[in-house]
Formats: sequence, structure tokens, C-alpha cells
Amino acid sequence: YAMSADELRSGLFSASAKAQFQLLETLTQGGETVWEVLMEFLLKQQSNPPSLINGKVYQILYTAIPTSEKVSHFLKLHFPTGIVPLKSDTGIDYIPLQTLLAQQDFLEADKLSVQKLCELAGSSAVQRKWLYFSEIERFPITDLQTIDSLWCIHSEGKFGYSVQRELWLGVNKNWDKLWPKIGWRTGRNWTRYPQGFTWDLTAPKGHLPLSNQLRGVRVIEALLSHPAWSQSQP
Ligand code: UYC
Repeated sequence: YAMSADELRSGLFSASAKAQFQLLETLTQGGETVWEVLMEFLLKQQSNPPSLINGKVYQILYTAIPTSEKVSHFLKLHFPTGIVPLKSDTGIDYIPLQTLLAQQDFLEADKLSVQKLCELAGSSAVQRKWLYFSEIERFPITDLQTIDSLWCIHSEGKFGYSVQRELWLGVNKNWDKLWPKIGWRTGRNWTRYPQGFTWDLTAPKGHLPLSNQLRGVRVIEALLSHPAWSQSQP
């Protein structure tokens, strides 16, 4: 059974978020008519803040770029830097991170995210290549929200610091309960970097981005406690 373009359009434009997602999951094959509807949908959503459904639609279209000149042109024209506004208080360019996440290259995106956090902390952290917990408190809300939003929107809501924070609060800030939940530890064994981790959307919720625990939990604790996750931006 192949869904008609009209069925897809009426579903996408009217259904609840959950039903919209299910609808997109059933799209086993693309094709110009399907992409046409998805482009129309994304364009109408352009002025709204990015949502998970827009992220999913964007990802389907992004995957169609090599096959469709039309889709390729559409995205270049209307969404040259993706669907997440790449706001920064520090002048950091988040386009490379956006590109890696659009390509679903989660390993490289994870490495780049650590580097961006070091850039937020300053030149000594960039040289050091890791963070002191005390540096994190001073991170601008805007930049953290941009990085988090990119992870979230490009992972169907699965990845991101805010996702990890919710899970952490859900286990009453008990790290020993969080680690197995997000696949960072199994029984007595820490998951090995990088090959032990799951670098695609089959990973458990909150699996990425990683924070190395070699120097203790204070860095991730500062990150997940940051005001970025409890304050909305004007
Ligand atoms: N690694 O085990 N990790 C590294 C994680 C630990 C270790 C990098 C995450 C436990 C060493 C990343 C987990 C541990 C290195 C992560 C994890 C350990 C290293 C690359 C599950 C031993 C070599 C970036 C909690 C028992 C580098 C970076 C070094 C690297 C992530 C060992 C992203 C989430 C406690 C020896 N691990 N890490 O930070 O510094 O180097 O020597 O967390």
C-alpha cells in the first residue's frame, strides 16, 4: 500500500505531532511527489520555531539531495544552514556541526561538540582539549541552546544535553542509575570509547553527546545543571 500525496498532505497538515511522526515512519519510499509535499510542509513551517517533526521532514529531504535536483535546490535556497537558528553570543560558527548532524555523522558531531564547548571556555581549554567544571557555569545560554537544539532536532528528540538532563532528574540525579540507562555502563563495565558506543539512532535515549568521566562527574553535573535548560530564550 502506497500512500497518495493527498493522504500525506492532509495527514501532515492536520494530524497531532505523534500521528505526524507515525505518518513519516510509514513513508517507505520517497519520490518526487512525496518530496514535493514535504517541501511544501517545511516552507509553511518556516516562521515557527524548529520542532521534532520539522527535523524529521528536513532529514528525509536532506537524504534525498543526491537523488533530486529539486530538493537540493530547495534546501540550498530556503534552508541553507538547516532549520535550527544558529545563534551564538560568542561569534562561533555552528554550520559545521549542523552539517555533520544533518549527515547523521554522530561520531564526528560528538567530537566537534566537545571542541565547541572548549571554544566557549576559551583558548586554554581549546589547547587542553577538555573542560574544568568551573568554566561551564560561564557558558552563554544562547550557545548551549543552539548546540543542544541541533542534537535534538537532528535525532528525533533522542540526543542532546537537555534530554540527558531530563533523564538525570528522572533518576533523582543518581549517576549510577543514569549510566546504564543511557548506555554508558553495563554492570561493572564502562562503555569503551569509541567502538563501544552506538553512533546512530538505534542508541538508547540520551546516549549522545558523550562526556568523558575520566576526571569525574563534576563537568557533566555542571553541564546538566546549567540555566540553559530551565530558561527559555526571549
Ligand atoms: N568514555 O568510558 N576515556 C574518551 C567516555 C571514562 C578513557 C573520549 C564515556 C571511564 C581514557 C570520550 C564513557 C574510563 C581515554 C570518552 C567512557 C575512561 C578516554 C575522547 C562512559 C575508564 C583516552 C575525548 C562513562 C574506566 C583519553 C577525551 C585520555 C577518552 C567518553 C577512560 C568522548 C562517555 C571512567 C583513558 N572517553 N573514561 O576526553 O584522556 O579524551 O587519556 O569515562
